[in-house]
Amino acid sequence: MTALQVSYRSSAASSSSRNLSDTPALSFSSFSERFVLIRFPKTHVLSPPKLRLKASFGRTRAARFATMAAGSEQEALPAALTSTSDPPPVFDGTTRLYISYKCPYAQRVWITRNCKGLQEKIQLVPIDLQDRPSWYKEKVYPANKVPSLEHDNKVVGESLGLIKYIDSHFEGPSLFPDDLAKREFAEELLSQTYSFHKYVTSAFKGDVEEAGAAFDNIETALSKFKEGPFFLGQFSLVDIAYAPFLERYQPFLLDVKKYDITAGRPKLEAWLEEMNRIEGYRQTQNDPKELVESYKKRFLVQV
Ligand SMILES: N[C@@H](CCC(=O)N[C@@H](CS)C(=O)NCC(=O)O)C(=O)O
Repeated sequence: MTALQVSYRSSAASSSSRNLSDTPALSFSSFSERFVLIRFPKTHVLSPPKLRLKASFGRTRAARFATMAAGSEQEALPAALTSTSDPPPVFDGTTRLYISYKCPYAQRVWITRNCKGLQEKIQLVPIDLQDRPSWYKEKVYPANKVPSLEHDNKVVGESLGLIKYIDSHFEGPSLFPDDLAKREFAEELLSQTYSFHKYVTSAFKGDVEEAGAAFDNIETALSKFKEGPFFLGQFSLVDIAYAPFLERYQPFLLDVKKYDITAGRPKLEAWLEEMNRIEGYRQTQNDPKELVESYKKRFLVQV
């Protein structure tokens, strides 16, 4: 699941893809069975000002940098390329990040790029996945998915590998800790993102209370390191990997199931608050109403 997929440039037709690693994801049950389900009624999404103030004291250097690095101005975002758009001059030495504005996997990599202050170094190339240009598969990324990164005469894919790749190959604040215990915990949490997503979305059509166990696990994970509101204490790739998904679950479950994921989960509430202050993330956020509509179409189509 966390494999880093790389396509090396050769001729467009013979471009090859290979997996550098093939780490199986942990099953969600191994993640959930260690924790107990607790819930309290509460209805608001946004935290009260008192909590917001408290959370801001815990801001780490990386989080502050992430805010500064992104600047406070919204980056002018290019229009998504469609089947009628010409390809960019691929492999001309420019580093390009191919994304879809709506894709949570691509959003992870986009946030990483912003939080490291790489807006000038990594050019965004948005693709319209509903009207995808054929050259994307032929010339850029044979897997034909987003995200992918064109860098150093090769194309790298897979969001979890890519966020690490950007963190280690480019300048900017390190978003992965040196501390061994934190690194191990980070790897565990990263490997669980796919099963977390599968588990939560499988509860969308049925009993939402079942998804509660997954959010309880998040609450427990956020309690492990005391020095900050983030998963590892300080802001890291783990926060970036989870944010696009929680950004979608929160408004969807509130709208459709009247279920507040932050109710009885103060750490999760503080985390969402603090994440929403990070400019590099804010710039990638979608309109919650659009997210809800798109999730309704995707997950509730037969209801
Ligand atoms: N495992 C991939 C998933 C990427 C993915 O599924 N991207 C979707 C958009 S959100 C995509 O490109 N879908 C196009 C397709 O499957 O044809 C990652 O983590 O990067």
